[in-house]
Amino acid sequence: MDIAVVSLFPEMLAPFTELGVVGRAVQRGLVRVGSVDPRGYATDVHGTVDDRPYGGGPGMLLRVEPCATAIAAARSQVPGGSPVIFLTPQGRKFDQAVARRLATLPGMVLVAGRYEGFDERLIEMVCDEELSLGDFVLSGGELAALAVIDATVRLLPGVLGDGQSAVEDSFSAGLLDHPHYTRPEVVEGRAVPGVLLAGDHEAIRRWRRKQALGRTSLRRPELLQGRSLTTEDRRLLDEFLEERRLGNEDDNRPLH
Ligand code: 9D3
Repeated sequence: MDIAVVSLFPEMLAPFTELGVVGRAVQRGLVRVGSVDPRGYATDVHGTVDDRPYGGGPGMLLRVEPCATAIAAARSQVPGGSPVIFLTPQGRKFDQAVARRLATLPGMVLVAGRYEGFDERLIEMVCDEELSLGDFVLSGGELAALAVIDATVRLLPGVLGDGQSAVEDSFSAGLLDHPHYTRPEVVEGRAVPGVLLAGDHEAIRRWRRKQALGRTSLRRPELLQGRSLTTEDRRLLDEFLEERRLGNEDDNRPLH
């Protein structure tokens, strides 16, 4: 996959695209991440990319011309048909389903804004899709572009070494994760749930599924709305809620 990011702060991208899962994918040639700085396409001697909003008000906007030229340059770095995606607070909320769709594309241009945002005509002229990370205020679109890159690149074939994590992620897709524990067995009197130590793998699978369903029901009930549970899932969730109602904390009592 070829990704080109349009940004006034291209230095923000490098550390990220050089490290971790994405860094390894770049090194292995599974993805290429380039950048284009609109400042390089400003037509005046000062490299001006911003201007004041018509109608007044605080802050500055990104001018159409340098952005449009930068986006054209970015398009030349990716395959034909790759969408131009703007990261803006007004965009549709990015989620795993969007990441899965983007991961099927040969490439994309991600456009990160700064200041108060873009001249609306630029969006009308060149934007295929607008994405937001959610309802909080960032200082620009770069972190959002990086989140989109990270979530998408992880899904590309061959990126996750053992494949195991990607399979598990898709298996439990749409549910919160169950709790995890590693050594030692007791920390400040808090024991690892006994079922995880006993070696009954079917019991462990059921316990994890029950925790995932229970936590999702308590913390993100909207994720379960409009989703039909299997008979087993329904029973596990009912058990979870009933045990919680009874204040059953047996699972977390130290064994020794
Ligand atoms: C505080 C300024 N806002 C009130 C008028 C408007 C505003 C403009 C530009 C708010 C944030 C930004 C910069 N944010 C992004 O470019 C952005 C973003 C975000 O802030 N939150 C979640 N997702 C995204 S994607 C791009």
